[in-house]
Amino acid sequence: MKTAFITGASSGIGRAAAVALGKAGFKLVLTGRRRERLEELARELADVPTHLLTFDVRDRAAVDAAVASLPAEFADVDVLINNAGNAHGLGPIQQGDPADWDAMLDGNVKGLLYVSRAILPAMTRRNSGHIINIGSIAGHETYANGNVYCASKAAVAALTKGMRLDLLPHHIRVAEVNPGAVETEFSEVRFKGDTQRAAGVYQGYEALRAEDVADLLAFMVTRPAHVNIAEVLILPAAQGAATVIRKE
Ligand code: NDP
Ligand code: 8X3
Repeated sequence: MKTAFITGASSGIGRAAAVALGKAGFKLVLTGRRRERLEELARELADVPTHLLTFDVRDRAAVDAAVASLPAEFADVDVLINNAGNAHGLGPIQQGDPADWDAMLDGNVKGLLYVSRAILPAMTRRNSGHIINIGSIAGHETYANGNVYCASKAAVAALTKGMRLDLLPHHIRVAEVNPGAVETEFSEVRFKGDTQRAAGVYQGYEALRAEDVADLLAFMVTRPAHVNIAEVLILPAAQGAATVIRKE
């Protein structure tokens, strides 16, 4: 049974990915800060072997300690899904809150690096592995007021390409999935708990569900070893570009 390590499994895309990969026959390491959410998910996945790790991806020492604590049966990670991340705020750069910038750059970029660096020895030693970084349409298309979030996801795009090159000799596949609008807790976090404003982001059209992205992830990680689906843009049918959405 292969092992998948999913960051940000307490909500949204990461949670749905856990369900999909569990169905696809993986045992799962599920991570996030909200322990009770992870426990609830593990109960739901009753037939799937799971191991829970609670840490903040921005805390390098906590990341290293959590990965080092993995029991032997979960330590040889075959698939890493670097999903944890969020947007914090949406506004012009001149009014930006540096605390929001730190949260996005430290979480979306450095957190992905810390987790990858901690997991990679188990992959390079075995010359085997598959890493999928969750980027965004925002990493490929900068929109007004998106500034630092877009920059953080542009960094994910650059890092994915760099990781793919550096890990090539080790037979490690590296890929990037770039969703458009997915209805999750993403906008609630971006708008700091303003649920009405968050709901407005998904009104008037059918946004992607987290399960749509999870289906794609399950497909990608079940391809034969010689296939790397390296980069995918997945959009709601009603979305033409980052801020162009056909609303009824
Ligand atoms: P959610 O807010 O629903 O989920 C975010 C997940 O990331 C949660 O499980 C959260 O767990 C975890 N997370 C966030 N910050 C940290 C941190 N500092 N340390 C540890 N875990 C953290 O949003 P989504 O599911 O939508 O987001 C998942 C990924 O998809 C993100 O990288 C996001 O940027 C990306 N994305 C989302 C899109 C969308 O429209 N929804 C579109 C394109 C990309 P916890 O709070 O428990 O720590
Ligand atoms: C999330 C999608 O368009 O809000 O990455 O940036 S968007």
